[in-house]
Amino acid sequence: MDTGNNLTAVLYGINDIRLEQTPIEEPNDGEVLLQMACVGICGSDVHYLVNGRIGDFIVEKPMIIGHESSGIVAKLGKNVKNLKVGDRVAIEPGVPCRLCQFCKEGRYNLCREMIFCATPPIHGSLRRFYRHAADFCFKLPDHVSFEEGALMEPLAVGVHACKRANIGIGSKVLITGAGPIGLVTLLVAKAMGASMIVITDLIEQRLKVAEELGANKAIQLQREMKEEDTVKLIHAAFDGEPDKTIEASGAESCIRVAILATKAGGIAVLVGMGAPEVKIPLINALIREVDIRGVFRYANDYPDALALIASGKVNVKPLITHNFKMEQTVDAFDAAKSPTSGAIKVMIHCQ
Ligand code: 572
Ligand code: ZN
Repeated sequence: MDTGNNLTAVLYGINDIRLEQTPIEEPNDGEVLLQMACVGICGSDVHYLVNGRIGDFIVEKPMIIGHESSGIVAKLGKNVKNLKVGDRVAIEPGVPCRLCQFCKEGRYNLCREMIFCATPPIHGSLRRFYRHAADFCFKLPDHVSFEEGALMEPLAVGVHACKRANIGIGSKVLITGAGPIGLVTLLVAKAMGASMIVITDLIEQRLKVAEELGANKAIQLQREMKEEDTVKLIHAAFDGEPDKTIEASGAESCIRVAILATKAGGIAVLVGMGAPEVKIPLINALIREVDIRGVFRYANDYPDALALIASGKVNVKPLITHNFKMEQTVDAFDAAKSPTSGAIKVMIHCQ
């Protein structure tokens, strides 16, 4: 192990990522030092790079990027009981206060004091060595790879979204958006027993991947399509109506369709985030008792995501389209942000 080298990817501002050395941090009580293995690039990382902000979260000073990660335990802080040096782990990137009502009730994703990797001003994990709370590290079985460990993060979002939608045996599920979150949601919905899954997107190549991953039908939407026609196409694909919809695009048109297409009494879960305010057919939802539910990250979903991968019920490996070494971080982000690269998940290998 080269403990003198802590190459780190620092976002200085718009389109300005620099690789530089940073100090290796000492683990505090209850923390571990991790030798990082893999970090996946998330849409939010790309957004901070391209726009310097997401809503009110602004990159005002240099921030280390990355939050989908895995590593090896290199050093234990005091009082760490769940891990030992050499353990391979998936890292859950958000650590809540553990004390507030939300934390105590198990909905720690809603904790106001949450410290979340690579959400300004908190630094992320794209470095050779990174310190993290030991109880937010999940030991990987030998047969689960570091790449799968990093993909546990977006998979946990999919698990949380499917739980929010109450997906179960025989569910008929519409997923709008076949990006990484739409695709992990598809994998989880299938594993949770959905009998029919229809997915929509604008991009043909993404829909092809969705079909390879088990979507029963894929519908390519066109920007100029009329809303009623889109809903009709979706209902024709189901030969009926979906009882659950998971909206994973963030586009206003898709949020509207998600509500309109869902069967009366069903659930529309909104995961995708776009504009802060959107116009939705609210009365249509309320007179048909379509529940609209939000998703904010995940809580207590890593163990389930790990179980899905370890049991083989879910295979996330096909999501990885690009692999880069840490020294190639700028190229990795170029691939992740390029509309023509065909990138779904870009993975950076830290060692
Ligand atoms: O993997 C977690 C994750 N969460 C995202 C986006 C990407 N990856 N969220 C969308 C943006 N929000 S936020 O509240 N924010 C910038 C903190 O608007 C967090 C959840
Ligand atoms: Zn993310």
